[in-house]
Amino acid sequence: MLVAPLPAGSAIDLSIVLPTFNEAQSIAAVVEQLSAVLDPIRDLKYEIIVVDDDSPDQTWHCALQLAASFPCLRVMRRQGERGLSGAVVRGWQIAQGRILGVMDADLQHPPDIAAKLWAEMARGMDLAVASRHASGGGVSNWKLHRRMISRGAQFAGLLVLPEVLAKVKDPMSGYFMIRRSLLEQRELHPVGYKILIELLGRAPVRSIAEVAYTFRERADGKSKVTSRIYLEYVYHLIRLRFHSLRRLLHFD
Ligand SMILES: Nc1nc2c(ncn2[C@@H]2O[C@H](COP(=O)(O)OP(=O)(O)OP(=O)(O)O)[C@@H](O)[C@H]2O)c(=O)[nH]1
Ligand SMILES: [Mg+2]
Repeated sequence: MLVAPLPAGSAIDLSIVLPTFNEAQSIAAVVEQLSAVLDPIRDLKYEIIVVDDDSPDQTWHCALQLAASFPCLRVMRRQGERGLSGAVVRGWQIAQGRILGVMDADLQHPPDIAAKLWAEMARGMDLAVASRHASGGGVSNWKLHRRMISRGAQFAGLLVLPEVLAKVKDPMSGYFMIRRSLLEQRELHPVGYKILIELLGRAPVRSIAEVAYTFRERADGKSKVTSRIYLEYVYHLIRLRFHSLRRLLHFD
C-alpha cells in the first residue's frame, strides 16, 4: 500500500485517522474531545478521518451523523476488508495533511495528548509517539497477565528486530504522528495491530519525540484483541526481519 505525495494546494496540516470497529458508543465523544483539543491551536488546519470496517453496530453511520457538526470530519466505510493497520493506511491514503496521525477511537488514548504530539511535530520532529513507557506514562489498571503479554511481545520484538524496536520506548504504541514525506512512495505492508513497527522498519525516521501518557481503561464497547492478533504480530516481525536483511544485502 502506498501513501501518495501531498495533494497540490492542500491547506491541511494534520490528518488524524481514527480506526473503528464497533465503537458506536464512543465515537461521538472521541470526535468532540479531539476537536476541542485541536481547535484552540493557533493556525492549525486539521481533519479527522474515521475508517470503519463496516461495523455491525454502524459506527460509520454514527460518524456520518456527526459530520454536520464537525466539518473537519471525514468518514470512510470499508466493506469486505478488516484489520487495524490496513485501515490506518487506507485513511492516510485519502488524507490531505502533511502530518499523518492515528489514535484509538475508544478513549483509551487521552485526546489532550494530541496537542503535545502536534507541538513536537511543529518543532520539526519526524515522528512523535505517545508512550506508556516514557517517564510519567503508564497503563492504569492492567492486570498482571496483560502487562506480561505486552512486555513479552515487546521483548520478543527486541530479540527479532532489535534495530527497529529499540528506536522508541513504546514501539507497540497505536497513538502517534509522522511526517507524510517519509512515507510517500514507500511500499507499506500493514499486518495486524502494530502499525508503528511497520513504519519504524520501513520509513527513514530520524528524529523521534516520545510523549508520556497513561493508557486508560476501556469505558464502553469491547476489545477486538484476539489470539490471532498475536500470531499476526509474530508474522509481522518475521516479515520485517527479512525486509531488513534484504536491504542489508542490497537485494532491494
Ligand atoms: N477499522 C478497524 N478498526 C479496528 C479493527 N480492530 C480494532 N480497531 C480499532 O482500533 C482501535 C484499537 O483496538 P482495541 O480493540 O481497542 O485494541 P486495544 O486498545 O489494544 O485493546 P483494549 O485495551 O482491549 O481495548 C479501536 O479504535 C478499534 O475500534 C479493525 O479490524 N478495523
Ligand atoms: Mg482499546
